[in-house]
Amino acid sequence: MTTPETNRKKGWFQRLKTGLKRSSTALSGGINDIFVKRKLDATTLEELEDLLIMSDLGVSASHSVCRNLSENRFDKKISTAEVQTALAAEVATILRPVACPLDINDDHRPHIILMVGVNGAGKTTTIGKLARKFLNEGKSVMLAAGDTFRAAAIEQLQIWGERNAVAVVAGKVGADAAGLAYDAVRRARDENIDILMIDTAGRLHNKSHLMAELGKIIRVIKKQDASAPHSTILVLDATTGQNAVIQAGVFQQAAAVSGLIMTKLDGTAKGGVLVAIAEKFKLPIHAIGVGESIDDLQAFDADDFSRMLVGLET
Ligand SMILES: Nc1nc2c(ncn2[C@@H]2O[C@H](COP(=O)(O)OP(=O)(O)OP(=O)(O)O)[C@@H](O)[C@H]2O)c(=O)[nH]1
Ligand SMILES: [Mg+2]
Repeated sequence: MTTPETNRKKGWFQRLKTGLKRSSTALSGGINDIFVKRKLDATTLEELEDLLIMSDLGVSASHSVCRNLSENRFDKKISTAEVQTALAAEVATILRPVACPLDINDDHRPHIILMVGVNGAGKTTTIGKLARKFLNEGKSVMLAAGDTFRAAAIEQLQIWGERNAVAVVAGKVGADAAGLAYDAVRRARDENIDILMIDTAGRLHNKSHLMAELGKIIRVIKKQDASAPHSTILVLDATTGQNAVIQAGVFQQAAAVSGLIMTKLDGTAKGGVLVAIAEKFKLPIHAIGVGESIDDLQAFDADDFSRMLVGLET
């Protein structure tokens, strides 16, 4: 029977599949080239490991995937589809422990979410998408334009606020971001808001003064609620490939990141980087972005993602 729920799921599968097309075509084409009329032996395994590393899965994840594959199937003839299936299963084993929906604690009012990440990663857009999701779940939402560096950044968040019909706390360009965050927390508390999302300026992870400012925002929020921020979400752009791995390391140190959202998995061949990051940092992956529109963000499902990544149908 077709229900709105199955239609919605189908629509999302389609978007995920289309989004991951470049990553999955590179991987499945490469697997086919390696294994056509060949068996799983030392040579083909080495070629497979190289392919996985080139596909941004990271050296360590690529190695463990190949090692596990070889334990079960060594010296046997194996079809491309069998390699894809086994590979998806291995990747899913790495991803399953980190596939973790964003947990909103109703005891915190507001539940404060701080969005961090480098320039252009997709922080502001992701806030807009998350606001829609929370509203659909019946929560009240407020946004804070903590990126006070650029007028365009404040306007961009205000547009997302209008689209979602939620209040945006914003100050003047050049205002102190920590002060703005302080005001936003107070206002959200006064208005009994469920979820406050604070946008921040894109920080280059090697700019120490910007990192120091992030620390100041966090300290100021804590003055009003010692348990806040309740979620510090690092937004990573998949198209940056291995650079996203470096960003995750630096932000984890600077801001006690509690979870990740990876954006722009559409239109990149570097989607495998999500596996490298999962393997290395073990941080929860809350959601993935596969497009610019408000509905292009979904909870992260390890099995669906793994199968799509290696080019299998669902
Ligand atoms: N294709 C695609 N584009 C995305 C996705 N998420 C965000 N974008 C686009 O990426 C660009 C940058 O997004 P922003 O949300 O402005 O990024 P930001 O991290 O807030 O950037 P700064 O404010 O400069 O630090 C915009 O053009 C977005 O539409 C995604 O999942 N897929
Ligand atoms: Mg922004």
